[in-house]
Amino acid sequence: MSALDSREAPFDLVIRNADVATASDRFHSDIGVKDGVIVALGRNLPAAPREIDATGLLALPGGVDGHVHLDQPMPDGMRMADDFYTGTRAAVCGGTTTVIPFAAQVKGGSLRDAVSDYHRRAEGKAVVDYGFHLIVADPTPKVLAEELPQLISEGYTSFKIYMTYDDLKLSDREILEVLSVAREHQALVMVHAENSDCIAWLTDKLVGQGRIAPKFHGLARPAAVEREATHRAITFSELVDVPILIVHVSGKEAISQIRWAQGRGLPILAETCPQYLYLTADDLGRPGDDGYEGAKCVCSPPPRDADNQDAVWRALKQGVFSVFSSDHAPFNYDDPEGKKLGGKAQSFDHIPNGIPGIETRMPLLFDGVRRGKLSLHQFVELTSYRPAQLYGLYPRKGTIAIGADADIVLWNPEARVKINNDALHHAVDYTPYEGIEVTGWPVHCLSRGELLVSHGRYLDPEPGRGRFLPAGAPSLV
Ligand code: DUC
Ligand code: ZN
Ligand code: ZN
Repeated sequence: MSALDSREAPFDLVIRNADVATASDRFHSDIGVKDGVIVALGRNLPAAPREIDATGLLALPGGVDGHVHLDQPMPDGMRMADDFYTGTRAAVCGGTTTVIPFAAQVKGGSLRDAVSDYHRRAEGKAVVDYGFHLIVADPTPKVLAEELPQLISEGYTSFKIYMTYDDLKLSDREILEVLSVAREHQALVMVHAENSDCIAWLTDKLVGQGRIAPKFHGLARPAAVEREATHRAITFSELVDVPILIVHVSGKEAISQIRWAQGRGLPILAETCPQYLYLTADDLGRPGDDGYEGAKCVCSPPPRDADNQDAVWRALKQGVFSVFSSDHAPFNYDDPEGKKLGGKAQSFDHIPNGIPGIETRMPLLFDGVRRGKLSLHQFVELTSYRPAQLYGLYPRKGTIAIGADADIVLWNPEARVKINNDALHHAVDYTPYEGIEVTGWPVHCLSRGELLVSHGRYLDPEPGRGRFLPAGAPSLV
């Protein structure tokens, strides 16, 4: 801290000696911050009232996690463990300074009401900035003609649709209608691609045979059902002539369809997640003390096998994927509102789907940089720059540049960390990544110039300091 007072200093904060890495550039620089915005990059910047020495650390744009579920309303009896406070606390401790969860329409309900309700859930709680995607579960004529276009114009420019889950799935015809609105109003549709009828048929057969343990979740949702739905979604995108983003791609079957589409010049974007790099179907069979621990890894699409993990790493390196998100969907394990719904082990088809991962997303991918699986620039592109672009937040988020928000992570590329749930900051009673060792972890994290994590310690900022970010049009270039 210098004796300068902030009224006379050109900066409120200077980060010294940073090794800055963006999606495209790498340079040594000081970073000058004023009123929460980066205002100068250069050597030997003048002194500021607050200074941080970044010697030996990478300075990265704060992560943008474009696929998280926080305090999302659930069917009766189920509850997400993280709300906007605990979820964003965990996010920033893992280097993520912007999150985009989902305002979910219920069938028979209004999309506008879902958005208003979701703002109430976020209010006074978020500690980092956030946008909203929409989930369109009931595309009535009113939703298509009025609500969606209005909401897009107000800054909700991306929405997710489902090809499975009874309470969320759309028919093929409905998907075409939603895509047409996206085309007309320049929004981006995110698609959960799994074939619902195939899953229902396989599930009924397995349950009928008494095969109900968590490991059968994987057999009920094989790669072929994801491949088929991915191909169908690509076909719809082609028919309507609109880009789509296939979310949580789990392995080589779906990747083959995406490569095929991209090779034909179709605007097919894709996302993958840490669970497809670090978990396999074997994890669904983990017995644990109670024979049910595999439930901790139940998510959809399910994790596959080592060969598929390799295929996902390869596709990341080759640019098949645009974004790397957590799909953080936090349910406690030992909880009657979580994985042990109603207080007991459940048949696989009744286990709440989803796993936590908002804090571990960036470290798990960064470990791949160290192992030569992708470059540092690709890491920034996948975790920050591209999600900011696609979800209409760039250049305010997603880069270190003059005029961008001072959302900066100072990252120790050498820190060796064994992942341990006790050290994480979500409100979930487990992590599926327990015991995995990674190299690279955030040391200091700033959101709009405010230090929220210092020397790895969460500084307990004011809940509600995080701001809602209305999104601009998706930038697909
Ligand atoms: N699958 C989803 O589609 N959403 C949340 C979690 C999951 O496993
Ligand atoms: Zn999904
Ligand atoms: Zn999800």
